[in-house]
Amino acid sequence: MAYCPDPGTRAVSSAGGVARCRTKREELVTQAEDTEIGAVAAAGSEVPDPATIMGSLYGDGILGLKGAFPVEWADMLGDDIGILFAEALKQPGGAVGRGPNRYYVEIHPERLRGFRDLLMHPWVTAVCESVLGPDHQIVEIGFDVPGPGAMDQPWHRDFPAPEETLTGRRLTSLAFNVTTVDVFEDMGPFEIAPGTQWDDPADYEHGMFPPKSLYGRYEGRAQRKMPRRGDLSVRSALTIHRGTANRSQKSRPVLVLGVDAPGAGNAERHDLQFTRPVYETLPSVLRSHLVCRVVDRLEPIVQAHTIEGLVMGEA
Ligand SMILES: O=C(O)CCC(=O)C(=O)O
Repeated sequence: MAYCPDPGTRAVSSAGGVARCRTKREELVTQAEDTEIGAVAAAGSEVPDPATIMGSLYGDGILGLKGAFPVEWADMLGDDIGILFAEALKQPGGAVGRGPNRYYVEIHPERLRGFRDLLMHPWVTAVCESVLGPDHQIVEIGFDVPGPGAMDQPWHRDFPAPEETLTGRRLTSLAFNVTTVDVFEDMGPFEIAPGTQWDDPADYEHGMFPPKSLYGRYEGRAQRKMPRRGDLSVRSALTIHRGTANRSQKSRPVLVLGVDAPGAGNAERHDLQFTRPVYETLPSVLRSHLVCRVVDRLEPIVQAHTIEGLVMGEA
């Protein structure tokens, strides 16, 4: 066994049989790059039964899994998002404003080294199958970046509730979130008002923004979420929520994965793409859930996910 002088590293044999010293993080990164499904085993993969999943999503409208991924995996995700965010800021229309120093960027999944780990995480699959059925569709991957100085957002839904929910009382889409940083109170945590996915939007602006007269209802129920790296959560994008003011000097980037029931129609607002060589290596079970284009070269995404009511950031 080779000797590694740095206590944070250990010897790993490379393809040529030569031992190299790697940190745990470097090992994970290499594994994720080298394997088809992604070698990062889900740290927390206890899968709740459908009744628990349905109870949470139809009840509170949000459910979490602590330690779904190793911290190193979350750091790898944070590194990738950092690169993509810098690229998006340079590209006209690459990052959509969601209020002062708050952005949303839709991305190409394959630019994230850990995308297979997320899309094939057993908890993600179980939640999607329970709530959205066996033919659920992965339609969107992106990230939100509330930076220092981001303000309280207005309470909102990410899109108007569809008829299936309003009168059919059925959820037809889910948003998964993965934080890339440990979140503390001063970092503008995500806030959600449990149970409000069923609220009547008759008085909402654009079907998404409740009037200020209803804010007391949301503030009374509000839960602030302070996930740690590796945690995973899922919510209905219709559960009333907001990002809060970031008073720290740190950004709080968070990954968003959008999944639909068949017919929900959110894919029209997005443009999931894979290059052919990557698509061809994906397991067929994953491919069957992707609503995507297979392209020779990744094309810039024309962001169609602007939420006008959030742009000013005035709560
Ligand atoms: O701050 C967050 O985590 C979410 C922000 C959000 O809901 C949005 O920009 O639509």
